[in-house]
Amino acid sequence: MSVITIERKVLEKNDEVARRNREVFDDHGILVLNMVSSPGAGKTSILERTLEELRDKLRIAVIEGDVQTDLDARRVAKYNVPAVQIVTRGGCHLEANLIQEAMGSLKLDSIDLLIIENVGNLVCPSNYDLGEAMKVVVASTTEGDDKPLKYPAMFRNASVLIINKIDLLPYLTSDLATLKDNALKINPSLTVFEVSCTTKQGITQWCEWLLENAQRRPAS
Ligand SMILES: Nc1nc2c(ncn2[C@@H]2O[C@H](COP(=O)(O)OP(=O)(O)OP(=O)(O)O)[C@@H](O)[C@H]2O)c(=O)[nH]1
Ligand SMILES: [Mg+2]
Repeated sequence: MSVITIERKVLEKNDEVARRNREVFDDHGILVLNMVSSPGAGKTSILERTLEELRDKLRIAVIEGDVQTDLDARRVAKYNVPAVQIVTRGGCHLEANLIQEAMGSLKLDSIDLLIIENVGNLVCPSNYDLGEAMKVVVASTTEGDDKPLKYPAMFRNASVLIINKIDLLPYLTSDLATLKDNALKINPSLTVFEVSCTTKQGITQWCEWLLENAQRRPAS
């Protein structure tokens, strides 16, 4: 029982910090995405393709969360955008106070879109609000088409689903329509994009949607 109580207190504290983060983001008119997936689904690759298409149209910043190393922040920094790496040293998700700290390293007046790449994990990050406008869940075709049913919270709490690695479908037994159906069974309101970071198929549609949503957010 005491464990449950402690966990609830931790989450309540996190939600309070997330609420304050969201107020700051809204004051600055920044669209904030919390990108979540299992390890290796292609979050950083999607970021790279997104930066290629949108860095001249939007002022984009990135916060990277990883258990160890600054490899992902280095990949993103090559596109000349502000990138902050949070190393959780074993922690399996980002928390709102870590984002609050990282915000201190960013010029919030000069950002239209902030993308937070969460730690690769399909379970823990779903419980922790960071102050984002929406969660974007990435599911890659190589993980199999049953993952939305097995890890429902991540899909239930997301607004957008990006199905990545569609170039590999000819070599896999997982079925794209089944993957999409399973995700929509869990959350019928998901906006779905099908992409390949290798061939760039579908990347333009995702970027057009992102551009439209980021431009719709004047500072409050
Ligand atoms: N064939 C194929 N490979 C891809 C695609 N997207 C990413 N990959 C590869 O998948 C591997 C993992 O990609 P990342 O972008 O590092 O994945 P991630 O989700 O950021 O990984 P973590 O941050 O470690 O959780 C890399 O070797 C990519 O080159 C894709 O669309 N098609
Ligand atoms: Mg990554």
